[in-house]
Amino acid sequence: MTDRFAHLTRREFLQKSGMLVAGMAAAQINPHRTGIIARPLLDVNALERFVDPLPLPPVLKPSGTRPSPDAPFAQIPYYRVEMRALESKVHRDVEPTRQWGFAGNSPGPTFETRSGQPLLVEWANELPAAHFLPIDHSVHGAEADKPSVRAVTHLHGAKAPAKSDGYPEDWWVPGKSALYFYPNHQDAAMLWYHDHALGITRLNMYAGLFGAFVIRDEYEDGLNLPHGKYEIPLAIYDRSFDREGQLYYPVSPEAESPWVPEVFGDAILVNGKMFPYLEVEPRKYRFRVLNAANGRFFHLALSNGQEFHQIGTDLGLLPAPVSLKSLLIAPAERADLVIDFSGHGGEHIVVTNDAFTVMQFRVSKTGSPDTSSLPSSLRSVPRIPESAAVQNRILTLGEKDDKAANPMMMLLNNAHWGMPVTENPKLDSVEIWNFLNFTDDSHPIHLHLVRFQILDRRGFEPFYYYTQGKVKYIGPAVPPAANEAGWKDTVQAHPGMVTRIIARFEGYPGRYVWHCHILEHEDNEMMRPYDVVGA
Ligand SMILES: [Cu+2]
Repeated sequence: MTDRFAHLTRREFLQKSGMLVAGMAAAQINPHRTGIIARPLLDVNALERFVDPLPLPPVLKPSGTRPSPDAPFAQIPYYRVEMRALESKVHRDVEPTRQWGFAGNSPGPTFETRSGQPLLVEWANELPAAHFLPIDHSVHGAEADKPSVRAVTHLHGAKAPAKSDGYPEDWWVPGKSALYFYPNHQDAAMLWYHDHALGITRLNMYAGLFGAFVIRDEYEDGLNLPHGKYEIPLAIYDRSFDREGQLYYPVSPEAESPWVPEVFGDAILVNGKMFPYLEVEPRKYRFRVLNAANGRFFHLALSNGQEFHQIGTDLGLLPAPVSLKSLLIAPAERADLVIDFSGHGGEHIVVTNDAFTVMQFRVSKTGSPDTSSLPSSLRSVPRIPESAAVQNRILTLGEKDDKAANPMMMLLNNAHWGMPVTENPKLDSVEIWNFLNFTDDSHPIHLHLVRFQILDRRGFEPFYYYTQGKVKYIGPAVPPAANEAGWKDTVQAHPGMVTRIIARFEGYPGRYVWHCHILEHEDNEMMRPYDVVGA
C-alpha cells in the first residue's frame, strides 16, 4: 500500500486522493458523481405538504413456536417474513409506487422483543424474478452470471451467530428462504433489519427492504420513559420519483457500468410517506429515529427552534440526556429522542433537514396528563480502557478514481472484498481500530456483531502517511460529542481525520463484515470480511 503511492509527488498524491480543491470542484460537476437523469422526475416541491398522516409500521406477530437451537427443549417464537413486491402511496397526490417490502410493508413491520428472549425468523424471498432497478454487472458480486434478484437479511446491531448474521454472499433467490436465529443477549436498543446482498444492497434497500427491530429490557422499563402510543419509530430516507410516481435510481452516463458513487433523492420519506403529519398531545414523546437513506446524512431540527433531548445512540441509552437544537445523523445510525411538546398546545411544528421539510407535528390544545419521566441519569456506559486493547489496527478509507477523477470504487485498507481476511480479532479481546479517511466524504463505518465506543477524532497528514507509513497528527484529539458517547455500531469517519473506536469482540466466533454504510460505497468494494477467532 505504501509502495503504490511512494513514487508520487505531493501534487499527484493530492489529486489521486481527491484532496486537491480543483479535484473536488471537478467531482461536484462530474455526472459520474450524481448520475444522469434518464427520465423526467416528479416535482416534489409542487406537492401539497402535510396531507398524509404518519404511518406506523405494524408490530409483527409470531407465526408460532419452534425448538430453540440453543436449548432444543425450549420453544421460542418463530416468525415467517416474506419479501414481496407491493404498491403503496407515498403521498396523497402521487400514483401508487412499486416497492419491495417485508410482510407487505415498506418499511417492514417492527419486531418487538426483549433482551434474552431468543427468536427465529424464516426470511422468505418471494420477490419477482427480475429486478426493477439498474444492476451494474461490472460491480463485484453482481456479475451477469448471478441471479438478478437475490436477498439476504442482516439484523443491524445484533449480537448474532455468524450463520444468522446475513453474510453478503449467503443470499438466496425467489422461492427460497433462510432460517435465522437471534439470541438477543444484549441491552435494550432499536436495531434494524435490511437487505445485504453482495453488489446490489443499494438497490434492494432503495426498493424498500428494511424495517425496525426493538429490544427492550427491565432496566429501561424502570426509567418510565414515554411509551405505548407516546413512543414513535421514525425511519427517515430520501428517494427520487419519476412523474408516474415510480422510484427513480440515477445511473452513470455509461450504460455498461451504471453504478454511481452517491445517490441523493429530493423526496424525503418518513415511514413511507412524503411530508407526513403526526398529531401529538402537549406532553413528552419518545422518537426512535433511524436514518435509512442510501447516502444522505440528515441534519434535523424543529422549526420553532425548540430543544429536544437525545437519550440513546445506536445500541442503547446514553449515560444522561443530551440537550440538542439539531441532530446530525448518518446512514444506519439511530438516535433515541425525547421531544417535550408541553407548552406548545395548538402549534404546528415542522421537522426540517436544513432547507428540506421532513414532517409536521400538530400539537393538540389539551391531552391526558403526562406521567412519563425524563430521568437526569439514564444508564451507565462504562468506558472500555485503552489499556485493555491487545491490537491497534490502522485502517484506511480510500477511493480509486479513473483518469478523469471519476470515482471508480471505494476501498477499505486498499483491499478488495475478495482478498484474504486481514482483521481477525480474538473472541472476547479488546481492539482499537483507527480509520484514516483519505477521501473528501464522511463515511459511516459499521462493524457487524459488536458494539463499540468512539475514542476520538484527530486531523492527520495523509501524504506523510503514504510516504513514511506512519500517522502524523496535525491537530488535537477531539473526543466524541456527548450524544455520541454511548454504545455505537456505526461511526461517522470524517475526511482528513483519524477516527478511533474501541470494541470488545464478544459474542460468537466466525466470519462477519465491516463496511461503509453509504450503500453505493458498500456495494462497490467498501466492505471487508473479518474473522472473530475462537479460543
Ligand atoms: Cu463510504
